[in-house]
Amino acid sequence: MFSLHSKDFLEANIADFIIPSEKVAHVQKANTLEHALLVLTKSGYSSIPVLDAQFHLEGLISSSLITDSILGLEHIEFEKLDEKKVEEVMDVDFPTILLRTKFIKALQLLIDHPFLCVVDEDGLFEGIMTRRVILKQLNRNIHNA
Ligand code: 4BW
Ligand code: 4BW
Repeated sequence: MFSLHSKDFLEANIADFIIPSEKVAHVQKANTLEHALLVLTKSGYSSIPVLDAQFHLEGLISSSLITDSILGLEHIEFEKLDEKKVEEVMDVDFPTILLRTKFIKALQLLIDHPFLCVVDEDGLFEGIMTRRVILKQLNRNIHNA
């Protein structure tokens, strides 16, 4: 992997820290909200990436976005889960990083975002960088310093 000095940690490569796309729970933008809620519930994650059929990153979907979108004035309108598509509800305003993004820049973004999506130059989804992986490595780094 990489060495244990903090300078090296800050100059680390994004590639060393990513959870690859095949291990990341995701949904497709044309899926119904019901399907997305099932994936979120069964995976246990609160927010996951939304992809298109070609694996381009399109957005993020969370249980709270879904619940909010089916809230009526009087009650929760559960029938909407089957009617609405993920693309109508997903968040599209979030930062992404490239494998060549500076590690220190990713670290700053992780202050406000629990995970960062990694894409290639064509917007194809490559994986995520999570707070957990970074904190784990930082913890190891501190103990070995
Ligand atoms: O299933 C889990 N396994 C493990 N080992 N840890 C989990 C799991 N679910 C949650 N956690 C822990 C992690 O420490 O709770 C944290 C918050 O989870 P979240 O946000 O609110 O669902 C987890 O922190 P993290 O690993 O730094 O992950 C940050 C966020 O990244 C998660 C989730 O939104 C997303 N994420 C992480 N791994 C993912 C994923 N999304 C899809 N697929 C994955 N494999
Ligand atoms: O309203 C928000 N404002 C900001 N600036 N960031 C938010 C907000 N809501 C969520 N976030 C971000 C934060 O990075 O998503 C992360 C996960 O949120 P969570 O878990 O799944 O609701 C947030 O990461 P965090 O600030 O490190 O907080 C981790 C967890 O601690 C949150 C929530 O369970 C709890 N928490 C934090 N601040 C809280 C709180 N619970 C109640 N009230 C608060 N003020």
